[in-house]
Amino acid sequence: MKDLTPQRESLDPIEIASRDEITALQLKRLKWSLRHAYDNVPFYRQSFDNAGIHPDDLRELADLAKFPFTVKTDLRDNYPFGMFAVPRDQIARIHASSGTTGQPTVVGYTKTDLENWGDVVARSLRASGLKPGDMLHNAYGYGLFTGGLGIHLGADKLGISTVPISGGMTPRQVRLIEDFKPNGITVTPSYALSILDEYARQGLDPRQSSLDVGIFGAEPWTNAMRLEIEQAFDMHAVDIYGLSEVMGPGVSCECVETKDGLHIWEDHFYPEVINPETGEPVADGEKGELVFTSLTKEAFPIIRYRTRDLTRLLAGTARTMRRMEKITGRSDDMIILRGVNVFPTQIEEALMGIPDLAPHFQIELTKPDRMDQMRVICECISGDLGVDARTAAGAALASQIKETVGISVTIDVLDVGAVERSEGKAVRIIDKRPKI
Ligand code: DLL
Repeated sequence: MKDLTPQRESLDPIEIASRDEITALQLKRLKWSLRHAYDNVPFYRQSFDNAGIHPDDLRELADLAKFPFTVKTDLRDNYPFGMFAVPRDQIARIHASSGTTGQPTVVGYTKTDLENWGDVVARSLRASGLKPGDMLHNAYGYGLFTGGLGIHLGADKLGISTVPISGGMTPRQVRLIEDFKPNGITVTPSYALSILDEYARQGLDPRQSSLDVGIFGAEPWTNAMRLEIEQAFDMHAVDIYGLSEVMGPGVSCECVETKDGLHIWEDHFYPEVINPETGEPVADGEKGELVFTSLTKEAFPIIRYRTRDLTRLLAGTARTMRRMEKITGRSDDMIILRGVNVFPTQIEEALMGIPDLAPHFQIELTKPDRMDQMRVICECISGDLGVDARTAAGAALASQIKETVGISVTIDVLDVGAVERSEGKAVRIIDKRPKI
C-alpha cells in the first residue's frame, strides 16, 4: 500500500493547534450556538426554560452538562421544519433520514453551513490520504441521504474529480473503476463487499485496481473487516463517521497514517460521552453513548443530541483534536440474548476469523418457547466447499461466538450469494420475535 500521509502544511492549522486554542474556540462558539438555538428555535427555548437553564449560564465547557438533551423524537415532533433557526428562504439545502419508523427526520443547511460541511468533509478526505487532483468514485447514495452529496461537497472543496455514481448497479461500479481509474472510493463497507464479489464474478483482480484508499462509514464495521478489505483491494481502508442530525459524513474521520480511531472535528462539533442509563457525562476513555452539540450550525443548531452510538473519547494522536474509538454499535441494535448484550459487530468479528466463510451475514431473532434464539445466516466462501467443510465452518463459528461473546447460536451456512446483499447500509438484524 502507498504512503498517503498528507503533508503537514496542507492541514487546516486548527487540526494541529494546541488544546488551549481548541478549547478557547469551542467555548466562544458554544456560547454563540446555545444563544442562537435559544433565541430562534421555540423547542430549545422551552426545553432550556423547563430545565431552568439559560445560555448565559455557560461559563466553561463543562457547564454544557447542565443543559437538557435532545433526542430523535424531539426532531420528529417538530417535523418538518420546526427545528430550523433561520427563515425558510435562507435554507439552501434539505436532507432527511428515513429512520425505521417511517417518519423522516428533516435537517436543513444555510449557505454557510454547506461551506462548513464542505470544509470538514474536505478535511476528512485529506486525512484519508486524498489530495487535490485525485479522482474519487463516490458510491454513497445521492438524494435525501447525506452520504452522496455530503462527500461530493468536500471533494469539490479539496479539488478532487468526483465520479458521482451513487449506490447500485454493481457491474457498472466495477466497470467505471476499471475504466476511469480513481484513486479513492467512498462507500459503505457492506456495499464494498458487494463490489468485491462483482470483481470475482467478472474474473478481475481487485488488487490490480487503481484504488489507493477506501473511505468507509454510515454503518458499523470492525477492524477485522478493515483487514479483509485492505487485503482484497490492496488499499488503505479508513473509517468516516457522521449523522444527518449533526451534519452528515465528516463529523469525524480516521487519519490514514494512524488508523487508530476517528478524529472529531472539534472546532465544529462538541462531543461528550454519557452513561446511557444516568445521562451523566463519563470521563474520556470510558465507554458510553456519544452526544454532540453543534458549534457553528446556523440552520439546524443541535444541542446535546443523543446519537445512540456507543464509543469512547480518546486523546488526539495524528491531530490535536480528540478521537472517538471505532463505533461498537448503536444502543438500538444491541441484542439482549438471555441476559447477554450482543452487537452485530461482535458477530462480524467472529465471522472474519473463519477462512471458509464469506464476510456477508444477517442475524435472525426468534422466540420459540418464550426463549430468545439467534440464528446467524452466513455463506461459504466458495462453491467448491464440500458438505463436511461447510458443517465444520459453521461449527467453528458457533464455538468462536460462544467463546468470545458467551452465547449459543445456530449457524446456517448458505450457498455463495445467498445472503441478501447491501447497496447502502446493511440490514443486519431480522427480528421475528412476536411484538409485545
Ligand atoms: O450515515 C452519514 C454518513 C454517510 C456517514 C456516509 C459516513 C459516511 P445517517 O443516515 O443519519 O447519516 O446515519 C447516522 O449511521 O448515528 C451511526 O449509527 C451510523 N454511522 C455513521 N457512520 C458510521 C461509522 C450517515 N463510521 C448513523 N461507524 C449514525 C459506525 C456509523 N456507524
